[in-house]
Amino acid sequence: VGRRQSLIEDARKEREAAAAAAEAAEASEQIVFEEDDGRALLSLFFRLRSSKSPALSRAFKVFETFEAKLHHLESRPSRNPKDGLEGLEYFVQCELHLSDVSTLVSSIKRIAEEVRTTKEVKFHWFPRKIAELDKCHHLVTKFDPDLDQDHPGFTDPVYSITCMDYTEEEIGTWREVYSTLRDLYNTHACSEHLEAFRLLERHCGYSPDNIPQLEDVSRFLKEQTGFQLRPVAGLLSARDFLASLAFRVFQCTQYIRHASSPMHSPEPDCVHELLGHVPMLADRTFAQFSQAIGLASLGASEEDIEKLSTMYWFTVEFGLCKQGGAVKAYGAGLLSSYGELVHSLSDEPERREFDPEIAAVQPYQDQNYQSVYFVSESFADAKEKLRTYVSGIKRPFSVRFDPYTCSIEVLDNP
Ligand code: HBI
Ligand code: NLE
Ligand code: FE
Repeated sequence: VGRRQSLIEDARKEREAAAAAAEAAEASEQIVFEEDDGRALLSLFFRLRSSKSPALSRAFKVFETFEAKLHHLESRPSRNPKDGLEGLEYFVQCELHLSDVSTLVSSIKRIAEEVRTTKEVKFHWFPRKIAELDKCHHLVTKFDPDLDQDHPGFTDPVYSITCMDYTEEEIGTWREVYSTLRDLYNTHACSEHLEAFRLLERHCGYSPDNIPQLEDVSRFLKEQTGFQLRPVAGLLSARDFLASLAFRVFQCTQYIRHASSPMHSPEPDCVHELLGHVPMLADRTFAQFSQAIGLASLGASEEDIEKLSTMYWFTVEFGLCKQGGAVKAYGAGLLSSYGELVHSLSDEPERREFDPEIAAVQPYQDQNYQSVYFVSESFADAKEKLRTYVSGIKRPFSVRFDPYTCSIEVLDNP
């Protein structure tokens, strides 16, 4: 009896916890998903008035209608029927489309009483084709009020690359950053960056007096590594941003930092994209490394997205690497910021050997220089370490990029 009593007590606690979680979920902001939005695991508690009424078969009809896969079903006599009528309590766990969850729950509410639910996202929607990247456009920052709100990126629903007309002042900012950084690259940038930079100056209009157009740069990259550029209005959610990398698509801002702070910008701008990211994306191994992070992010849990984006931060944005006995910069956030490029290779910050497990959980801040940097042996080594790390990420499926169709193949894990 003692054991039974404690089981009942456990069930009650569990039920209360589920109810509290359901209330909290309702109170928090609702996420709006697209139609094909992944799968959810739903736990439901409800009470039906009588075991004899057709209520149970109606309830089952609901699960059938939404093609919910029943994982678990339990029933017991109702412990505390408010109205004195006898009934049965049910506990159901099922799997269904995320987008069907709320309709299923409201259907059950019409039949049953005391409906309590908890939902767990089993996997998140992710793009399978390049065209579906149009759905990956969730900006996470407020727009800068100083920026022109008619800026093409803000209002354009079509993500075609617009040719930008930069003002004299903007070209002045570019000139200043470009000339200063270019000199520093010789001593501070990795050889892959230097080599690609020379090509970009020769073939792609890179010069102190010209801000290159995204379309020309995209064409160049496509020939080098298959990477292409897409314009974006600002900072994207990590999930959306990383997903595009899986397709060898890099999302680029087109506006330029304010003339008052040419040497550092906390947010990406075209200086950062064009001087920092683009030369690196022209390197074969680095391109593979970037795509691998993107592939690992598809449908990943919130927790894994957070880890992957932190690792992205300490490699693609702020990574250092060993070269010919010296340490050089390959992170785009360093290569586009005169101040931080000098800082990163000075005596001030701490430098640690790159280990994805550690880099993925290292705290960072994005408003000022980093205090810790991770140093890779080489891109090949970083890629290998990433592969080991990524293989430890749990997903109920695996993905493969098909280069012929530029789409993602999803393979169910047995
Ligand atoms: N969005 N447009 C844009 N550019 C980035 O470089 C960028 C982003 N969103 C998130 C992000 N970078 C990283 O900090 C990681 O979270 C992936
Ligand atoms: N701090 C960088 C720069 O000034 O160019 C941009 C970093 C974007 C993550
Ligand atoms: Fe960046």
